[in-house]
Amino acid sequence: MQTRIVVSIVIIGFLIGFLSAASYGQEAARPRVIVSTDIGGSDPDDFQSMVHYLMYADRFDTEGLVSSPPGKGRKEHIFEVINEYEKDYPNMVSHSQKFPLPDMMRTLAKQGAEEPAPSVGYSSATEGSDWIIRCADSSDSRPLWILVWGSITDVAQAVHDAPRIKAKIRVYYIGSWNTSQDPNARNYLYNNHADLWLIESNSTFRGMYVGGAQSDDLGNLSFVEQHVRHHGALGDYFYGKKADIKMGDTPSVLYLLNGNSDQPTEPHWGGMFRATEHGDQYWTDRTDEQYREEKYDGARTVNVWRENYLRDWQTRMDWAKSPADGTGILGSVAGCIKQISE
Ligand SMILES: [Ca+2]
Repeated sequence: MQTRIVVSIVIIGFLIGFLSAASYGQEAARPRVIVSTDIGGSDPDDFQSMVHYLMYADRFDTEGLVSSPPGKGRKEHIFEVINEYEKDYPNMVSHSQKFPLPDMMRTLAKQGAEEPAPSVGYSSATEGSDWIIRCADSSDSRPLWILVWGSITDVAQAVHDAPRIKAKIRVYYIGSWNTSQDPNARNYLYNNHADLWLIESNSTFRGMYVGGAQSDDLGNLSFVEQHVRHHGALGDYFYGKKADIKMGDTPSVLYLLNGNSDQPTEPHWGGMFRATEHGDQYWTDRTDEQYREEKYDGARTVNVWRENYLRDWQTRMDWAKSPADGTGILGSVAGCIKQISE
């Protein structure tokens, strides 16, 4: 009997130690993130992706929200979404204390370039490109993820001005139309900085809204109608911008939410990519038939997870709608922000 009790204590002790280590690991794994977005430009889906991102803001150490080309989007459009986030913040933070304060998020909005790069691929430093360098130069040892939802103009400028930051940054770039709006910045990076850690998604991201489980409430229209609209200020704001799921930039966020972000060739909610002869720091869409959806290479490596990432987001939409029993008051403080304010 005594032996059984001792064994039980040892097992319980082991489990407590394991769970503590697991939660520590989760904490240590919070990615540092800068989003570079053309929000407010010609396409409403960046507004959708920003709503989704803010609803997961407790999972990241956000260090910057940069307004980038193409189009007429400016950082005021980032503020617009943060204003909606502020309305839902009391509910959201009651579910997770790690949601950052709205005012903190406002300080992270930076204006990047307003025009695509000239033929050389870069021009002058901007508030956004300087901010990328400043955050990359922080003493925080974690890599700095830059999720590029518009043209890659500000990343190219930052890498040109301070090539040393390549050792610290990891770029997930939604290419395609964004590339066609500023091919010079993209080609400058591709041709002159082959050692840049870069995922270039030219078609994989289409899996966000093409194919996958779309029956019943999982459809692009039905999901928004049932699980997004009338779910907090952010839900109504999302619906007002566009009544169905496009969110073509969101796979960059999903990539960090589920899967081993160190290994682009492994499965993630945000896609699975292939290495190429361009170098060992560059990955792009898989071209295998089995991962193609319609004409989009690699799109199935995203849409295969559709039910998982939509159900997960659904839970968060419910958070926006109503508070948890307890309430939290603390926002998170990101690495370079903490360093700057000290
Ligand atoms: Ca975009």
